[in-house]
Amino acid sequence: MKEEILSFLKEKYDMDEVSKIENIENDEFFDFLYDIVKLAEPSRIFIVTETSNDYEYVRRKALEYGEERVLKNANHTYHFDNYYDQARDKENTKILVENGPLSLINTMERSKGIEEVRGLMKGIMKDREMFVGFFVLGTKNSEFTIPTVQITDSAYVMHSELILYRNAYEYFVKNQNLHFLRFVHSQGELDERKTSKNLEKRRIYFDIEGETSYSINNQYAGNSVGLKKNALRLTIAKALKEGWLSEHMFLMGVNGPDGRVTYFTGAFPSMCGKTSTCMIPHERLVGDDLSFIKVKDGKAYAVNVENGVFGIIEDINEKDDPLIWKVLFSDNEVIFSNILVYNGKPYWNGMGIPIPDKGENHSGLWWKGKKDKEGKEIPPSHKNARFTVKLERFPNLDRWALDNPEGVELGGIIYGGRDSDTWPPVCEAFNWDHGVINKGASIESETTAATIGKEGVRTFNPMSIIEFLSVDIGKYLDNYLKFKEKLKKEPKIFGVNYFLKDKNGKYLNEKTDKAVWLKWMELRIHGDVDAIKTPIGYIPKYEDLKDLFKKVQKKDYSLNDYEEQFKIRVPELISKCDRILEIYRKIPTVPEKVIRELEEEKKRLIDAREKFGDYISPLKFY
Ligand code: SPV
Ligand code: MN
Repeated sequence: MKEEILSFLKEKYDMDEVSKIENIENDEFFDFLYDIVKLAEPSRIFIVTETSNDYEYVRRKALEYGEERVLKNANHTYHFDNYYDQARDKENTKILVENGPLSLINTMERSKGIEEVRGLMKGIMKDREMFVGFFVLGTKNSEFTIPTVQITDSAYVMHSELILYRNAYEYFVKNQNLHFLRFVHSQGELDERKTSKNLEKRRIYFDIEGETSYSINNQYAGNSVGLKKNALRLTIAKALKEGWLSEHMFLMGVNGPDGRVTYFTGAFPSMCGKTSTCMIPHERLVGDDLSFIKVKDGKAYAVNVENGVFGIIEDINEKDDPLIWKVLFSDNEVIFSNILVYNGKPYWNGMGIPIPDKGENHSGLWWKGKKDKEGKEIPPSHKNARFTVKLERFPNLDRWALDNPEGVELGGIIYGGRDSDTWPPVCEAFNWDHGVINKGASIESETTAATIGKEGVRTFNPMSIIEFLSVDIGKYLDNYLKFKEKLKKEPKIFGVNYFLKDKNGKYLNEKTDKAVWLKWMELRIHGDVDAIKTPIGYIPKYEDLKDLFKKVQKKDYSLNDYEEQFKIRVPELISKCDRILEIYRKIPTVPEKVIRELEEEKKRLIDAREKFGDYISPLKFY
């Protein structure tokens, strides 16, 4: 087969390019490539190897094709997505299934979905260049390695992947017949601004069975960059089959006393403090978005799936985010997307310096007060504007942890939401099951700008993974609960909430307080501080926080603040249990255990209310 496909390709395309795959022995790869070439009919093919020449070629093409443009700093480029293609597209993202729909997930019958999307893909790359890239998810040469192949006609998408992922061309050459995940993307026809034009034909479909994602007529990286959220759908299904965890989680090290480092993963819905937590300058960044977790010798180990950051740029300013600021304003290679450009410089909302009142942004030429078709005023940059940069640029990167094929031993898992009136700032679960169910599986968050739709609505987002879930949620939770059986030492599980407000709607915490909660969690994992048992888990003692606030923040932490922040808000917590129970009770595959844990928590809250009333000071539990 290989020989026939090679000769077909050589006849139609550049011999030099085709010869780059001659030394790959992989029938699956050749079948896949041939299939997509025949379907999409690109006029040129470029194979991305690991040479710097190829890297430069892709970057140059992104500029030549107008998908990116250069800023004053020649290492900085910017890209615009269509005004209506600024976030993940829930409606047109579908999991293709063979055995009926799945609760809470947008699904479609598999053969119908494949037929529809492939129908739309016929000849979609005519007159265009097709880029073929080889990558791995996770570290190379390890138990975590997952080989992948990305095919796209967008140089911007391939450029982003070269920044964000581990190039694995040589790995494919060295290892015969690697089984791999497949990602196909086409931006479709472009308008005069080089943004995807046929948004009504935007489709992001996942053939879980065939381990293939099809993404067409879009450019926003959350839809287009295969290895990011598209891979997540495929790896969640793979992890379920194989009994490990593929999660929407950062990975970071927290520095404890005497040089001790404790690693945490953390799941937060977008814009809930995930990035700012893992990038706290005095701690150790490993990854900001995706983690694989597996068990070895009874302990949990984690790796960062990625090698770069596709981060939200809004509100990044020199004072609050000195490290990111430096990364963005030095000579590092950066792709800015959907920011405001004026005079060759990038600007965004909340950057802490005056922003010009005109320029170019995701809406085209922009001026202050400009309105869109719906009559909505267009801000200088989109709320979901982003930067794409390699992790190695961050001075607080834990390089050893990022590159370690074994992964790092996981001390704790953090689940966070955006709750104005329910969870305290930090709370430790009683044990694995309690944490998985009453923290992770109970995350609620107000919606944000990362998904198209209304903002500020409280939504249920278990493990912050709801939008990426590709398997039955009951089975997904069961896999989590069973994961414990392989563990001799369980990571501790915590729930955090940075968005608690008082009666007047004022935030009860400073943005920087999270640094203290992290240190407390680190100490808890090693049993270095006591905690107070409440109906929802263990919370910190005032003395310990006072101490930590002094050490970490040089701040006096008042007893009053403590009582207000860690007050157990019984009515809100009971309503939350009811909301979550209502959802899970309706799904027959949800394990019994889930319902039981939630009911038990509710019972503990009712008992506490009888004893102490609706709003209980933490001091009552001392
Ligand atoms: C998120 O919104 O969780 C992101 C960005 O990490 S996206 O690629 O859109 O998923
Ligand atoms: Mn994410």
